[in-house]
This record gives sequence, structure tokens and C-alpha cells, in this order.
Amino acid sequence: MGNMQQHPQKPNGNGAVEQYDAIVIGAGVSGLYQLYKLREMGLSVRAFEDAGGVGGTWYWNRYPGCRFDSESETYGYSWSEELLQEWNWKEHFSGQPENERYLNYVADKFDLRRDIQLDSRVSSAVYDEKEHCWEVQIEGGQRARAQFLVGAVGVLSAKYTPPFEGIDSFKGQSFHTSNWPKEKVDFSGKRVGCIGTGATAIQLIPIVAEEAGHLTVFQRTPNYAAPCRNSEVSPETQAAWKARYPEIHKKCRDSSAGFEHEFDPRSALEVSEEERLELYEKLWMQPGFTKWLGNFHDIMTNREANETFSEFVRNKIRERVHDPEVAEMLIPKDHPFGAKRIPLETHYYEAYNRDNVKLVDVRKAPIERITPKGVKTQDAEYELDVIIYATGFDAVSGPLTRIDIRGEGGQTFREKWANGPRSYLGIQTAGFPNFFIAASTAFCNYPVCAEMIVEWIADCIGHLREKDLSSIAPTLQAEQEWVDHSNEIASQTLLTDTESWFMGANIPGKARALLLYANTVPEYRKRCRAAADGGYKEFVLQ
Ligand code: N01
Repeated sequence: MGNMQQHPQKPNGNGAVEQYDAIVIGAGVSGLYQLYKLREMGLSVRAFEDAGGVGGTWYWNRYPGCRFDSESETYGYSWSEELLQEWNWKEHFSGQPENERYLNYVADKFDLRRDIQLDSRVSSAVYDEKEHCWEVQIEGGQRARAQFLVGAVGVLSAKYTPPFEGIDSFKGQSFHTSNWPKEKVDFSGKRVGCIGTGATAIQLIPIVAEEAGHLTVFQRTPNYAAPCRNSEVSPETQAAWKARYPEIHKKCRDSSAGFEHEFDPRSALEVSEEERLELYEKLWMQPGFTKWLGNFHDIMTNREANETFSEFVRNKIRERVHDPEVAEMLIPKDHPFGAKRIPLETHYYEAYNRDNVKLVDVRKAPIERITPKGVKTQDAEYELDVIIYATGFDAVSGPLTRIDIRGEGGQTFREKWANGPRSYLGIQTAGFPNFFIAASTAFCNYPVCAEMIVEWIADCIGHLREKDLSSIAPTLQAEQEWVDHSNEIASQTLLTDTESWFMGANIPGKARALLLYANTVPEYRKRCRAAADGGYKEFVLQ
């Protein structure tokens, strides 16, 4: 363990085109495992990573308070018993610094660094139809070719900053939460503004509120946040996890959303009000997503059932925020609980009871521009020393459409996905042979599905090599059937009539489509396995 291999140096750009069996874009949770899997199979692999280190999401998102919303014991990789036994999680919902350390530990333990070139942003990838291979270009001019190309780019990695007028004129410091500096940002005595109140802002606001001289929160849409109830992991719990990891992972794989939680099979409407409230209070006291994924099953499908819990949460907010007017501003009224990913919080609502925190409604009076002094809304100018953009991501498709990917006949991936994702199983797209997407778009505890997808891709590549085939891509028909099936599943949920990144609704001009696959984890796994076991009948193999 810990052999601390060096990363390959970035060449100066004029050299020959490098050749590999496979190229992986990204060295985060999916990319590290994909590199490991393909190398184990004897392929020559190069991973290109935009960042200056490994870890993906856990490299970029260094803002104060950033942590898992999954239980730590369910987030770590499940594929190495040795790793599971060696690694000790410090907290039940582990924080960013430890998560980044974990992924670095993995990179060292499995000697992955020698095949990961850092500070290397892939700008284009073009399919060579004659040779059945991909040529990628790295910013700066370096080129590399490989038969297989894997986009392990994550789903929330293309950061989004609204194009506010005057954004560059601000004289103070400004940060996007997903491009946070490595050095600690000193807020003491400063006037800080935070734009956005999504899961990211909800994690950072209580911490910044304690440090800053004054904090102004610019909120357009309130969210339902639920208590995280994080705590340190005792040595007894650590030992208990280590003794039952196979059981923990099986439970996650067999559950609806990849967690240890499972929905209550009863309807919220079939029990008495007393029984319902008893369950709600019990769930509320528990850590993590229990209040979402351990709730009555129909809170995700039936508005009336959902409303019973949404109202319960609104009352919890009213209890915690002293000023009733501020409480009402923080209460969501436009969407049902759970139709957006639930932000897990620690003292979030209490932050608004502090004298140095002000909540500003930018739905009523939108932000007009950023000025040299701060933020100008329709009815006031807020003078600031620091602006935090907690304004989210161009999710799922964004990381891929920002690369110039060209498939058969010169067709661009950007055009192909212009009206929403078009794939088969979320993994491959017709007309882009040998290009795989190793980012979990299932509604899932991320690594649980990501591991499965990485393994599916590795098996598929193994199949091609074994049968001496040169390329694979789904048929247009299989892709259309998958899109129809995904839309059908989505229409049975409350997700599609809510404005959120799930629907691409946070990005002006982006097509409205559910970007995730709303089926359960076991159903998704079954479909992926059937495609492989059935001999890849839904694919064109050459
Ligand atoms: O991004 P978001 P996020 N003017 O899109 C506001 C994961 N995550 O980074 O809602 C004013 O949710 C926008 O307002 P509105 C998790 O999956 C996980 O917070 O569009 N405001 C919103 O308030 C999560 O769902 C963890 O009206 C503007 C905010 O910016 C996902 O990442 C922690 C605006 C963006 O919220 C994204 O969360 C954190 C404008 N022009 C995140 N434009 C874990 O715990 C945007 N906004 C693992």
C-alpha cells in the first residue's frame, strides 16, 4: 500500500499521437474504478483528469460544510475487501477533506497514479469510423487514440454561474462553491453574500454565518431541508461495519435507491393521522435520508400522500425559525417534498435566528446585476466583501456536451442530446460506437450504481475483445425504446412537474427532460444484466 507513484507529465503538445486500448475521461469515483477494472483486464489505459488531483466531486467541492448525504459505510467502494478493512470512516456523513483523502488512498493503494494525467482537460473526442477508434485532444494540443472511450465525468461536475451583468466588475472576492480554493477562505469580519439556497448553500450557510461579520442570503426558491444528524463513528460501530460489509452492500444493491433505507410499503393515506405523525416524528429524529427514502412509499407518487409529510416539514421549519416572516420565506410552497434531492442540514434554519444573517427574496426582487460593490437587486444594492455563487451545475448532460464529441458521420453529441438524454441504459448512445458513459444516472446512492456501470462497461469491452469485435453501439430502436421507457417511469413520479436540475430546469434554455432514470436500483441492474446476458442483441456489433 501507499507506493506514491508519480502522475505522468503532460507533454508539451507537439509529440506523436499516443496510443492506448482505452481512454477514461475523469479520475473521480467512477473514473478511478474504471481505470482499475480495465487495467486488471490487461488493457493499456490512460485517464485524463482536468483537476490537479484525483477525486472528482470531492476534489472540486471544498466549500465549508461539504460532506456526504449518504451514510459513509455505504459510500466507500465495495469491490475490495482489503480496502474496506483498512479504511476507517471518522464520521457517519463524512466530510470533503476525508473523502478526498479516501480517494487519494485508493489511487495509491491500487497504484493508479501512473496512468492518470492531471491538469488535462479533454477538449474534443472524434470517432474514426475506418479504424473504429477515438482520437481525443487535450487542451494545449496533446492527442491520444484508443479503441474505447469512457466518459467518467460525473453528473454534477459542470458548474453553473448565472450570467449576471457586471459579474467581472466586482471588486471583492468571489467563489463558485464547486471551484473553491484549497486555502482556507477567511470570512472573519467580512460582509458575505451567498447566491442560491440549494443543497450546497444549505451546508455552507450555517458555517459561514458563524465566521462572517454579516451574511446576506439571496434566495429565489426555498428547499425542504432535513436534519443530517451527523456524528463521529465509534470504534464499536467501525468494527461492526467491517464485520458486515457484504450484508450492507447487498442491502444497498437490493434497495430502491441504493441506500440502507427502504420505503414503507404502506400508503400514507391508509393509516390514522396519529400513526402517520408517529412515524414522521420517528423518521425525523433519525440520521440521513430516512425521512425521504424510509417514508411511506406513495409520498413520491401521490400528491395527497406527499402533502401530509410536506406540511409536517413546513411545521418543523416554523418551529425552528424565530421570526415568523422569515420562516414563511424559508417554506417551499411550489413543489412537493422529495421532488428535488433533499438537502441534509446541520443548524441551517437556526442560522436565520442570528443577528448577522439576512434573508433576501430574489424571486420578488430579482438580481439585476453585480456591481463593483456587491449585488444589485430590483429594489436595493447590497455592499459585500465576498460573493459566494452556490448556483449549482449543468447536470448530467453538461459535462459531456461541454466536450466536442463527434461520432459517426460527424454527428455531435451536443446535437444528439439537444432535446434531452438519448441513450440505451444511460451507458451508450447510438451513432457513438465504443463510447461509454460511466456516470450513474440512476436515482441512487452514487457509488452503488456507478460500480455496477463500471463493471458492465468492463464486461462489455471484455466481450468485444474475446469475440474479436471492433465496435459496439446500441441500435436506434433500442435507444428509442429506452427513452420511451424512461419517460414512462418518470411520468409515474412527482419529479417531472418540479423545476429542478433533475429536469434541466435550472439552466436557461436547456431542454426540459428528466436527466435521471427514475426506476429502482434492482430494476436497473436487471435491465443492464439482461442486455449483456442476452448477447448484446440491442446493439450493433462489428
Ligand atoms: O445546486 P442547486 P447545489 N438567481 O441547483 C439558485 C448535490 N449536492 O449545488 O432553485 C438567483 O440545487 C437556485 O435557485 P432556484 C445534490 O444532488 C450534494 O446546491 O433555481 N438564484 C438554487 O437555489 C444537489 O441536489 C451534496 O430558484 C439562482 C441554487 O442557485 C446538487 O448537488 C451537497 C440563480 C442552486 O441550487 C446540486 O446542489 C451539495 C439566479 N439567476 C450538493 N441561478 C451532498 O450532501 C441559480 N440560482 C452529497
